[in-house]
Amino acid sequence: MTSTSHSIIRLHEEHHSLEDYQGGVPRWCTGCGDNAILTAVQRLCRDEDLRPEKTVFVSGIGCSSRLPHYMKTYGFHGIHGRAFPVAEGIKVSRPDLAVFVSTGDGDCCSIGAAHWIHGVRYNMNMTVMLHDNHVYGLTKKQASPTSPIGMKSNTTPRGSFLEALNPLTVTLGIQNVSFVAQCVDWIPELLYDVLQMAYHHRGFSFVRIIQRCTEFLPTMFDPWLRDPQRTVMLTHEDGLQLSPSLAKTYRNQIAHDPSNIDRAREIASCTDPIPVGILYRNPSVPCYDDLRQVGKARTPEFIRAGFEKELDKFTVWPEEAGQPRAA
Ligand SMILES: Cc1ncc(C[n+]2csc(CCOP(=O)(O)OP(=O)(O)O)c2C)c(N)n1
Ligand code: SF4
Repeated sequence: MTSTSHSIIRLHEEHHSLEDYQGGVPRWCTGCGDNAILTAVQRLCRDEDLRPEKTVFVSGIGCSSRLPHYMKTYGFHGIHGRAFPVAEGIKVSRPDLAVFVSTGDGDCCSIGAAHWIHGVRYNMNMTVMLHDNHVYGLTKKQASPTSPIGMKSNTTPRGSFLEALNPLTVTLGIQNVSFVAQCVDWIPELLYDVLQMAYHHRGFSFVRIIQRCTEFLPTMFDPWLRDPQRTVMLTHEDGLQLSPSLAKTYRNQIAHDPSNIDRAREIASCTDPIPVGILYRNPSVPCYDDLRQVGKARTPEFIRAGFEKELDKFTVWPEEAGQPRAA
């Protein structure tokens, strides 16, 4: 085979189209923000030419956690609140895989909160999408930790009593935080750009995506959809850079250096206008997967030898009575 024909075949093999990442037909409600998140990650996989067999989507339980079913990659629809330990297990044993996590505000910030804290601290190389719709969607409108005060739900019929937990300020307060960003499902270009920057960060990239639940909170984000001034774009040469059309529509912009954690915490505390873009990025925080390098020792030969050893335990050797076992 000539080198030219070889490279033509490689080019053909390595280019992927959108269809290569499209799994089952999404069963989310019409207008659900999860559809926009799915489209953005499928585009990202295509543009980054991620090999489907080298890519894993991991989730917990919830409407948002159905996302791995709709990707034609490897996937693990885990148990409620446990997306992070599953993803960490995958990453530590297979560092060669691209790992994405989809988790809801109930899944991550309620039952999974302990795993969230340690996920940030371990800083393993993965892209985390927190689909934050402020409600438990799958279990039909129960209040979540991010539900705003006063929000009526099936568990808070007179309105929720507590101030909402802020996933950005919490994440920014955890040891070893290395990447925090925020975006909204209804600005697809921004969603894509932020996810792309998160993917390129080496470490635990935490992206909170404010996501519409059209079934149970159909009007909650209407004020922000109607008025672009209520979204503030965080721009910087090391962060988000707006296209001319986005800059024309979203004129409320501030320059924010993502290396400044104190300023990131101040900005993260603001809920109206909604700040979007890269709040914090620190590429020098060590990743647990690099420190341990466990997966690197697990060569195919090592894994095969382990299997053989296990299977040998159950082998019935065709040996004669009293004869020593053949080597
Ligand atoms: C251990 C356990 N407790 C409770 C449940 C019930 N449950 C399933 S999904 C869910 C909440 C999902 O809310 P969220 O994470 O916000 O996702 P959404 O459906 O809104 O995308 C709950 C409480 C469960 N499946 N497992
Ligand atoms: S219930 Fe809400 S979160 Fe769940 S699929 Fe429907 S719109 Fe989406």
